[in-house]
Formats: sequence, C-alpha cells, structure tokens
Amino acid sequence: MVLEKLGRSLDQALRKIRRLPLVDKNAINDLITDLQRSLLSADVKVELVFEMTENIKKEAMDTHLTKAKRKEFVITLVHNELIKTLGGKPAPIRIKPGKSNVILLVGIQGSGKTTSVAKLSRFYKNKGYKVAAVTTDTYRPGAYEQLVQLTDQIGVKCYGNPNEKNAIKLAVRETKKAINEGHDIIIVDTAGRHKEEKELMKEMSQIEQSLKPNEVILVIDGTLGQQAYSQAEEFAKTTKIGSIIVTKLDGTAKGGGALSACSATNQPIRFIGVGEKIDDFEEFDSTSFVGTLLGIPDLESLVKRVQEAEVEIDPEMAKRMMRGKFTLDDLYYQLKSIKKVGKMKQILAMVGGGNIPDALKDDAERNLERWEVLLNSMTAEEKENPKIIKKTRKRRIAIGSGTDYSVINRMLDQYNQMKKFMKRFLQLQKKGKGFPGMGKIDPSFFSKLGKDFKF
Ligand SMILES: Nc1nc2c(ncn2[C@@H]2O[C@H](COP(=O)(O)OP(=O)(O)OP(=O)(O)O)[C@@H](O)[C@H]2O)c(=O)[nH]1
Ligand SMILES: [Mg+2]
Repeated sequence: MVLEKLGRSLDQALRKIRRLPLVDKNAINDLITDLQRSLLSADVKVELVFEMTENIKKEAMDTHLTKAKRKEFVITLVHNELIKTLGGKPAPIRIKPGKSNVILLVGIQGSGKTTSVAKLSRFYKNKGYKVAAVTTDTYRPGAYEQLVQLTDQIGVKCYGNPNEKNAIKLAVRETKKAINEGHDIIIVDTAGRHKEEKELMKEMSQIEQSLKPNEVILVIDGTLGQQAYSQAEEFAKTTKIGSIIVTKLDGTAKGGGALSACSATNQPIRFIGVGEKIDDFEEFDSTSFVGTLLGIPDLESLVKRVQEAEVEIDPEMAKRMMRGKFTLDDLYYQLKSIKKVGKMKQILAMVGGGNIPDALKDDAERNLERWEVLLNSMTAEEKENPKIIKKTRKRRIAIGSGTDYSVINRMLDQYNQMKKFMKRFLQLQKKGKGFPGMGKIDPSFFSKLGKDFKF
C-alpha cells in the first residue's frame, strides 16, 4: 500500500476509537493527538495539520449525536477532512475521438517524466486508444533510447530523433508524424529542468505553445514531501498546468506532504506513480485513497449512515412551508431536529453571514422549552396561521401558558425569520450544496415533493 506507515498509524488511531464503549472528550483529544502525530510524520505541513485536526475536534465536540452514532460520526469527520485536504476527483482529460489529442508531461530532472510517459501510454492503450509517445529531450544522453525501451515493452510506438538538437522543432515534427500515422493520443516527454533554469523553462513554454496540448501534466517527485508546493507553483508560472502526477509514492514516508501540497496548489492530482514498473500507476481518487488509508473498505455506506441520521426534514412539512403554510408546530419540530443535528455552524456558513435567524443562535434550546409551553396554549388555527395572533389572543396565550408577552412576540418574530431561512436552506440543498460531515438531504426527498413544487 502507498503511504503504508501513515495508513497504519491512522488505522490504529481509528481502531482505538472504535474499541471504546463511548466516545467522550478525552477520546476525542487522544484521537486528535494521534492524528497530528501521524500526519506530521507523513510530512504534512504543520499549519495544515493543525487546521485539519482543529476542524475535526470542533465538529466532534460541538455536535450532539447519540453515543452510538458519535463513533461513526467521528470516523466520518476524519475521512472527510482528509479528502478535503487531498482535493476532489478531477474531471477526466477530454479526449476527442478521431482527432489528434496531445498530452504534454513536464517536470524537474529525475521526477519520473519518462517513466510516466510510458505508464500513461499503457493506461490509454488499455482503454482502447491508439497511443504514441514522443520524446523531445535533447539534453539527457540516452533519453530517446530510454523511452524506446520502455514503450517497446507495451507495444507503443515511440517517435523521436536523437540527432535533432532543437527541442521545439523536434516536438512539432515528431508529433505531426505521430498524428499523420493515425494515432489518437500522443504523449510527449520533455527534458528535465530545474525551476531556476530560465532557458529551459522558456523552451518548455514554447513547446506548449507549438503543440497546444489537451493538457499539460506536471510530474512531481513524491519524496519531496511538502516542498512539492513551491515546485508546482513555479511551473505554473510558465506553463498552464492542468493536473499533476505524483511519483515514487512507494517507499516514501513523505507522500502525505507531497499529496497535500500539490492539492493546495489547486491543480488536481490525476495519477500517482507507485513503483518503477510500467503498471505501477494508479488513477488518483481521494475518496478511495483515503478509504484505503483508513482501512475502511466500505466508506460510502458508513458516510451514508451518518448522514441519514443528520438531516430529517418531513417532506409534508416542507411542502406546507413552501406554499406559505408553514405552521408554528413545524417551526418547533424543525428547530428541534436541526438542534439535534448540531450542525448549526455549517448551516449558517451556507446561508451566509448576516441574516441568521435568532432562533438558530445559541439560546435555541431554552427557547424551544418555552415555546413548547406556548404552543400548548394555542389553538390549531393559531398555529397554522400565526398572523391572526393579535392582542386578545396574545393575552389569552400569555395567561394560559404563564409566559410574558415578549416571549410570544419573539416567537412570532422568529417564526417569520425562520420561514425565509428555511426556504433558502432548502433551495441550497436542492442545488446539491451539502457539506462534508453533514451531507445533503437525500435527493429522493425533493422528488417526494411532487412536480408542482417550485423552488
Ligand atoms: N520507486 C519508483 N521509482 C520511480 C517512479 N517513477 C519513476 N521512478 C524512477 O525514477 C527514476 C527517474 O525516472 P525518469 O522517468 O527517468 O525521470 P525523468 O523525469 O524522465 O528524468 P529526466 O529525464 O532526467 O529529467 C528512474 O529510476 C525511475 O525508475 C515511481 O513511481 N516509483
Ligand atoms: Mg526523462
């Protein structure tokens, strides 16, 4: 397994949590320490480690869930935080069938470009494309022979000319030849360069401009750890980097640093190199990668279980609400369920700063108790149509419930705010905006609302 050491220590930390009868404050603190130790020893940047673990800790401490769910919830938090750090799955490179598609590999000396050209050729060949490799490396002695020898093993034709010294001419001529001979995908190798070598960086940029590739992939050596960040940044200044291949993740303890650093540049990691052999190559998918790291084979169902426990909105209630028939009872039950979820901060972040209904702020729990008493003193008509609650009714309710007018006014006020807020919340959910740990409302919820239901 890639990042074996990190995987082992993360797995151990989670095992500890799983074995406990209940997850309390101490258990969470212990987990945080374990996580920090594991991530730091995988060379993940200190600041990032603290940010990640602080997020996990806060969520874990602030969220009210049953003890049974808490354990799964904490594991899901760790999982989601790691995925967030490694970035999402990139969209595949757009290959246009029947056209010439060019992929250009660039990177520092010895990062693994030539090996990756062969690996990538095999990857696309196995998908049924007619693939060719082109070498434009006029610097490294034996560069042409190296690629020929690699591509021979997989039955891919290699184009190049060891006698041509102009890399740009070479790139254009050989790529053209490969296209004319009917190849769908041409994968172009370049000479290794140092980020300070201005001439070579310029040459790389000229090759890019002449070939107009579908994508430029930066090849980065995983043993660099967090230094990968500045390298990726430097290359991005000269060339439009579309994605990254992180190599040599086998047998380096620093892979966590390299992967998180690359992801921090906002260039997606597309593949990882996990050995010297041509088939030691994997498409990078942060979700399954993290699943393997944490030793949880069926992460998806775990995540789903926790998410299902979180947001419970009764479709009938939502329907009434959206038709302006949101009742005070609805408000009460909705607040109760949201409070149970304990995800207020994320919901608030989603609807964005300013107009947060008071009902959702910290005194919500106490409010709910008071409101329960109030609701018991109201008629069904009043709960369904709070507008009719004027002076006389207020007086009756106040006396009946033994509460102050101001509490009634406050509840009505918050009812109006919540009506607007819930509408916005559902609209966002409809657009599929969920968050890690909280998840989205199950899409089937919206289909239950029926066709006439408009957002
Ligand atoms: N263990 C391991 N070794 C790798 C991996 N990828 C490449 N290598 C090795 O790294 C060394 C350099 O690889 P190359 O593909 O020649 O690197 P390059 O970027 O083309 O090098 P230059 O052309 O000199 O800039 C070789 O010994 C490869 O076998 C990998 O994923 N894992
Ligand atoms: Mg090379």
